[in-house]
Parts: sequence; structure tokens; C-alpha cells
Amino acid sequence: MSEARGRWALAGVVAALLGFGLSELAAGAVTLEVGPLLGLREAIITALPPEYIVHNGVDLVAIATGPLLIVLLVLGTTALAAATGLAASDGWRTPAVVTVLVAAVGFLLVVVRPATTRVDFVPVAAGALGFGIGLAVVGGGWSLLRRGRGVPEERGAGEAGRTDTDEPGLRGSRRAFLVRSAVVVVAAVATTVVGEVIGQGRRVVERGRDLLRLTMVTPPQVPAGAQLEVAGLTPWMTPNEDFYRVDSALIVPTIDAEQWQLRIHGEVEREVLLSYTQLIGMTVQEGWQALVSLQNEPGGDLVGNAWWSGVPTRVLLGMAGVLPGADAVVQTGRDGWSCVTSTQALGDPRRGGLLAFAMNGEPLPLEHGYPARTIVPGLYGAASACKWVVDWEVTRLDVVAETREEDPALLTPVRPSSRVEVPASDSDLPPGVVRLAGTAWAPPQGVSSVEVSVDGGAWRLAILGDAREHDAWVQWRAEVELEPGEHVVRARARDRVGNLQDEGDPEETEDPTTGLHEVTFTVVEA
Ligand SMILES: Nc1nc2c(c(=O)[nH]1)N[C@H]1C(S)=C(S)[C@@H](COP(=O)(O)O)O[C@H]1N2
Ligand SMILES: [Mo]
Repeated sequence: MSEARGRWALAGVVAALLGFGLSELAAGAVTLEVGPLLGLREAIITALPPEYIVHNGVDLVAIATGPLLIVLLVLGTTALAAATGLAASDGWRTPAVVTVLVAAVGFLLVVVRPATTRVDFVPVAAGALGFGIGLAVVGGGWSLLRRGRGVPEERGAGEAGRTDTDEPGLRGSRRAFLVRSAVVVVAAVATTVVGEVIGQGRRVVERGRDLLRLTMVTPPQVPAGAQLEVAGLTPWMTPNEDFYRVDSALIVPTIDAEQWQLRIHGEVEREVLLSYTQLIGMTVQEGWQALVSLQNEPGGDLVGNAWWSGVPTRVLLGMAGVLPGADAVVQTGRDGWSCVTSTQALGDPRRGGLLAFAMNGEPLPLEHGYPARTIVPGLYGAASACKWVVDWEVTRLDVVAETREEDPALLTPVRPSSRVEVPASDSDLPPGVVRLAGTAWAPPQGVSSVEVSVDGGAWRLAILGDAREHDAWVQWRAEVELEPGEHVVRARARDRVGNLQDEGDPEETEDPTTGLHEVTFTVVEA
């Protein structure tokens, strides 16, 4: 093989390494159980037709789960990568097609693998991206693109005397080629190592979480009558895996419960260092609470309803002893995120603010703040519900105001709000009685009524499901007879102290949580 061709083949292999590294990093970051290599092996094993599993006395599973398949996969990938690198000497089209095809096969394997979720596609995409970037970098970047468009290649310094009919080599001197390759190899090793470390941390913590038996936690029991039997309605209790997630953590913090501590300090009589064992050993308080994001627009799904178990935030403040004049707590999570919550809200005995360690009867999922997070009824998530919380600094609002600017909307309590879930937006319905249904919340007072209006007509009361859990959300339903044609339904909630849902357009109020949700649907002719 000529040196030029050798360089291209090597470029392909080096690019594949980066693809592997990025894929490994992505798998770790989106916290998958396995990285690309083991994932691929697993996918192949599950894709094998059962009749081939034991064939003529040869146990294919034993072979497949042993090292042989891994070796074959590595060799096969290396050969394919080298061939793709070689093909790049003729321009970027063939490698692009090969990369897309390989990614497509990867996606297909993800699809056929049982119990896959959308995040399983991320490492596949990252692998393809890494290969593309690697090849572009080692291959000399733009020269590849230019050749692809038929523009003659710029002559490399180390290849003086080449003519355009020569075999196209890689741009630049051998030295430059080696430097580019080395950079990509280093990047590949770094991403692989970081991906492994993240993945390991996650697996260890996840295993610790699985072993926890929280006997002090009561399993959730949906109050009778809270769940209305209307098809298409969101379940009253939001399962953990369906609970919305909002955070700025690129990588979910993985905290070993045994290592976790909450430090309460600042303007307190005595500093408190609370361990997980101490926390779960305290008197547990539990309750249904809807958690609402400040970013939740009318009709949005950044809201969920769960059964939370923990220790009252009031009790924790009491342990530390808040000094006179201190009126704020800066809560900080392990991801570095922080929020300011008033000592009044955290210390209010009528409000069920919790340092929660369980959600729907299970240890908090890692994504929702394991091992502990705060949750305060009636305050938006961004103003109170610190996940992975490790630090409470008791201070004063005026002191905090000097260094950080809080969104004024953050200081508002959760507004009464309602959402139309049935009928689905833009649906076609049979003529006759039309059933309307949805969800409403107004923590901590609770919802007293929900009204609906069709086509801008009079507001009429909806029927509510059991609404005794004031911090939770409530389901509502109504029935109307409508003529064929297009209709618009709107809903508004009122809380128990008389506040009506704010109808103001979010654009005008500059508050995303204001405004009414409206749903358009069509009643078809009989
Ligand atoms: N540590 C930490 N806590 C956080 C956040 C975050 O980014 N980091 N996001 C907040 C926001 S804006 C909301 S709406 C809620 C969302 O909680 P969830 O992801 O459990 O639904 O968490 C809050 N707590
Ligand atoms: Mo939020």
C-alpha cells in the first residue's frame, strides 16, 4: 500500500476511535447501563433468532457472551473504518454514506433491542458524529469537502511534485498528519475515560439505591375519587418515569447516599451536618404534592403530582436555629444550581415543605434529586425544589439581592392553573354529547372550582374529582352538547381563597404561567 493510501486507512481507524470515545461519553452522560461495545454485543445477541442459539450442539450464546464476539466486533469495525478511510481519498461522499448506513444499522439494533428508550439512540448518533469529526480532522478538514465538489486539491507541502492524477494523499506533511492523528487519538482516549468514569459512578450509585429498603416510607395510595375515569386524562398520580424533568445538569449528579450530607449554616445558632442515615431516621412526613415549573405555559406538561416522603423543612430549620433577622435560605445542589427560598415558606407549619428522600414510595430517582431534594407546596420548582441538595445557607433577602438578581416571577406563589386534556387538540369527535376533562392545581390552598367555556360562551362549572389534597392537583370533567363544526374550549381554575386563574396573555404579563389553555376540536356531521 502506498503511503498516501496507508494514511487514509489510518485516518479511518483513528476516526473510528473518536467515534467510540464520543459514543462512550454519550452513553455515560445519558447514564445508560452499557457503553457502545457491550450494547452492540447485547443487541446482536437479542437479534439472533432463537433457533440459532443452540445449533448443532454449538451454544451461540456462550460464544456471543464470551470474548470472541467482542474481538470479532473490534476487528470488523477496524476493517470497516480503514476501508471507509480509504474511500475518503475520493471525496467525502462515500464515507458519509457509509457513516449514515452504519448509524442506521445502529438505530435499527436499538429499535429491536427490548425495552429501549429514546436516549439509547444518543450514543449511536454520537458515534457517527465522532467518526465524521475524526475523519474530517485527520483528513485535513476542508480539503475533503473541496475534493468532494470536484475542486482540485491544494498541494500539500510534503507532496511536492504530485499531479492531480496521482493518488490523492492527505494534506500536508507527514508530521502534520501525525500531529492531527495524535490529537484525535488523545481526544478519543479522553472521551472514553470520562465516559467510563461517569458510567461507573452512575452504576455504583444506582446499585446503592436499588439496595435501599425504606421501611419508614408508606407506598402511595391514590385517594378514592381523585382519579376520574375519562379516557385520555393524565393519571392523577404521575409515575416517576413520566415525571417531567427540568434542570441544567448536563450530567446527572451521582451522589452515594452514604457520602451525602446537607450542611445548614450561615445565620444560625448552630451549624448542622445532616447525614442520610440521620435524615431517614427522623420522623417522616408524607403527602401528595404537585410540583410545577415556572416555565410551564398554559397547557404545558412541566407539572406532575407525586407522593413525597421526607422530613419537614421546618424541623430542619429548627435544628439549626434561625437567628433573628434571617429570612432567606440559599439552597444549593451538587450540580451547582441554587435557589433562594424564604425561611417563612420553609418554616411554615401549615405548609408541607419537605426535604424529601422518596417519591411515590421509592428512593428518589437519580434524575429527581437522589438522595434528597426539597419540595415546598405552592412555590415554583425554580424557587424551592432544589434537587441533589447539599447546602443551605441561612441569610437575609437584602444580602442575597446584592449578589444575585432573582426573576421577580420567582417570588410569586404558584398561580391557580388548569389544563384541558380531553378532547385532544385538533381531534374529530362524533356528534352528540362532548366530554371535556382536564387537570387543575392551586397549591397550597387547593382548587375550589374549575369552569369551562366553549366558543367564548358563558363559564360553567365543571365536576371535580376528590379535591381534599390541597397541595396536589385535581381532575375535572364537564359535558356539553355541541353542533357539528369547529369549537374552542377554555378552562379556568379558582383557589380556595378566591383567586381566579390569571387570564393575561403570557407575552403581555411577561410571566409564562399566566393565560388560559385553549383546545380546538371538531364535531363531525352525523
Ligand atoms: N439542583 C437543581 N435543582 C433544581 C433544578 C436544577 O437545575 N438543579 N431545577 C429546578 C427547576 S427549574 C424545576 S421546575 C424543578 C424540577 O424538578 P424535577 O426535575 O424533579 O421535575 O427542579 C428545580 N430544582
Ligand atoms: Mo422550573
